[in-house]
Amino acid sequence: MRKIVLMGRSEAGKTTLTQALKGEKIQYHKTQYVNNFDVIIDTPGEYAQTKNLGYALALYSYEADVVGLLLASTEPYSLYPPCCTAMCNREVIGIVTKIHDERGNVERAERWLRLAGCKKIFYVDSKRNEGIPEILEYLKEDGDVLPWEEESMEKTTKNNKSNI
Ligand SMILES: Nc1nc2c(ncn2[C@@H]2O[C@H](COP(=O)(O)OP(=O)(O)OP(=O)(O)O)[C@@H](O)[C@H]2O)c(=O)[nH]1
Ligand SMILES: [Mg+2]
Repeated sequence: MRKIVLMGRSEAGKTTLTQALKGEKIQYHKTQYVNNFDVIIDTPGEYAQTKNLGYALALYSYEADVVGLLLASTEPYSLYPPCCTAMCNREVIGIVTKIHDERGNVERAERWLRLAGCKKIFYVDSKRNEGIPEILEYLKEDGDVLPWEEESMEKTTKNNKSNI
């Protein structure tokens, strides 16, 4: 898998998305520091909201192959300046979260991410697992086997065996 760093304001849904991408149980956990483990770097929202801490995000982008800018559909304004993705020498994707929140506005969030410079946008509800397979497919590299591919491979092997 290509490594992704998730950025966005507090409550944007970075930790929840991390849990969904890893197939873990969704449970609230306030991020206090950067979690740079395997293929996902989960950052605290305060890093995106505070100028000095923001410099650390620039460094973490070098640790990743892809930068994911999160914006919840419910956010009242965007933290991302126009064309800010041009500052980054990694692929930058936009991720709209909380897409089913009735107080949200998915189109507005998408417009803000496009204004920031994101060309590829994903739409997710991490709690319902919506949009998660699409992100995993996007991050997949040659040789990676995703859970549902594993299942279909197992079925094919079983069928082949029973045909013998
Ligand atoms: N329905 C829904 N709720 C979500 C989604 N993403 C996050 N939430 C909820 O929003 C709240 C904040 O989510 P977090 O994932 O902790 O947000 P965060 O961006 O990691 O926040 P910080 O750690 O403070 O930076 C939690 O109560 C989540 O359950 C989503 O896609 N859909
Ligand atoms: Mg968090």
